[in-house]
Amino acid sequence: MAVNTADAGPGRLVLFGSFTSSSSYKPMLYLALAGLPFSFRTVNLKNGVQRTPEYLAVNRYGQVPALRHGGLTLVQSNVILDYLARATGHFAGATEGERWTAREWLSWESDQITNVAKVRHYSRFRAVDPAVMAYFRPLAEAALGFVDSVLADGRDWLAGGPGPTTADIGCWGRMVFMAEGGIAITTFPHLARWAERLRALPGFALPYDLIPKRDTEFAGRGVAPAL
Ligand SMILES: N[C@@H](CCC(=O)N[C@@H](CS)C(=O)NCC(=O)O)C(=O)O
Repeated sequence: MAVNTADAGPGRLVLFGSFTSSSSYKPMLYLALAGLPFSFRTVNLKNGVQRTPEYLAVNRYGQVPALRHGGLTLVQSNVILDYLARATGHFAGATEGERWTAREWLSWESDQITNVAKVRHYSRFRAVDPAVMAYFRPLAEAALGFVDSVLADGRDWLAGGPGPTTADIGCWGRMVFMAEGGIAITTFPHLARWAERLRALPGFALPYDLIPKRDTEFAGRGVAPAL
């Protein structure tokens, strides 16, 4: 099954992703929370579509997600989140300080919360030597513990402002599959309450409810993008 790389029309946001992918969930969740219209193009990772010449022309790294918009192609989920925040005006942060703090969290996320994704991957998709798990699991738990400790100061959102930012979407989007790695969210009570705040936002959905297995046009909620 090939990937559809056809142009979706001027100004249309086109997201390439896969339903099992936390990296794909991050921009999907952003678009769902922002209520924006977009075209979803599925990339079947199981069939190796990410390594076909057609898709490598979209994402040279052979990974999902990728975003096409206005003649640009963006890859790397956190870069896509930052682009969407700038291009559409949602979840960017209310102040210059908050905007930089959100980017700082996204950078840290790709350093540390990525360990949660590794533990989930080795639990669900690829069996590894127990020594590999014994290395990554404490790193994953430490990353989640760090987020929990930051939220313990009473802030509602990671960047410290009055509303959620790309920091919350990016960090949650990567850690969402922690249960598939055998890590219980209840171990981290402040983080669990923050996740409840995210779940209460209009448009929120969990990955398997949000990311389709086939190409889909999302109508959005009639929110005009500030493009
Ligand atoms: N740092 C990248 C990671 C992307 C990534 O690892 N994507 C995985 C799915 S979650 C993928 O496409 N894997 C396909 C493969 O490695 O063959 C990002 O945040 O976008």
